[in-house]
Amino acid sequence: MNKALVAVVVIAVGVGAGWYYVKGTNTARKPSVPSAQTMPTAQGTPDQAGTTASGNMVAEGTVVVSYTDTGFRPERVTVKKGTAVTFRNDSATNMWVASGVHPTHKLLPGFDELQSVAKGGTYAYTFVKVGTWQYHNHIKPTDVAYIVVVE
Ligand SMILES: [Cu+2]
Repeated sequence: MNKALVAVVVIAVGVGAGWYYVKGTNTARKPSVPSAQTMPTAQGTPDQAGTTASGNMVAEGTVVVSYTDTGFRPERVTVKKGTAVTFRNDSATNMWVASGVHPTHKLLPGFDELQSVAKGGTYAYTFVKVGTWQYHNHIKPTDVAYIVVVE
């Protein structure tokens, strides 16, 4: 190797390192936005919640989904088979939780409140069938959400 080539290599490495430093700094400055899936999705003690291989929260024990004026929160909850989920109406609209698909509700038979409740009212359903269950507020069918049931 001649000296000129060594110099070129040294400069190239130096420029590369500098660029990497700048890039790294920019990345670090980006605000971190917590994703909905990594946020706690269930009200319960920490020992009641586990984590799947993919890092998603799996809720067990007592799980509460809040129905708000902007829909069900959280919009998607992953629970273990046998978990009872309580849907609570925190909105100004009446709530009638029902399995998809509106208006027949045949996706998960039995998962249907069969009546509507006003603000403060609740509906509980125990999920025993594994799957991704789409549901909605029968009073406002555009408010769709999901309960994911795992083994
Ligand atoms: Cu419906």
